[in-house]
Amino acid sequence: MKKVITYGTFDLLHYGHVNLLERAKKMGDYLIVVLSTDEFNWKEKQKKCYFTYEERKRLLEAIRYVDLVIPEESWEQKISDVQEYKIDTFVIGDDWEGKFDFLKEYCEVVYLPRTPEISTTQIKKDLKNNEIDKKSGK
Ligand code: C2G
Repeated sequence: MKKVITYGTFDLLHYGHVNLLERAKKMGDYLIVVLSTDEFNWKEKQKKCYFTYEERKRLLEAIRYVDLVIPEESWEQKISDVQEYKIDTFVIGDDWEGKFDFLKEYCEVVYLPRTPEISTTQIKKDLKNNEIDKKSGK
């Protein structure tokens, strides 16, 4: 069984996230999502999430491509995660291109093109500016 792992915050889950998870799953048979905890997000990424860890976990677990969701609590846990879960492939969006090449010693490392035009930050901005219908054009 080929095991794939990916990491992220996945706040305000959107189709860019789903595109990533779909492609990641297609690289193997089992996909583990390591989900940033609220503390990790705030301390390490200065991200304040709209949904709590439990709510974000619940949403991810409802996605057909996702087999297991575990917490991301530190930048340093990736090597032990890959070893503990016997991971074959690490996948993440290319906004992280090169940042996790140290994992190549332990597994395949793949950076996938991000889905353009969509991001959690953009969603928050649009809603704040009352751009309710994204496709309404500006
Ligand atoms: N993503 C994407 N296309 C988008 C938005 C996000 O492909 N339009 C991908 C990102 O590249 C990432 C995943 O979806 O692979 C989750 O995105 P974030 O929640 O923004 O993850 P991030 O905060 O980058 O956390 O240790 C690694 C970090 O936890 C990654």
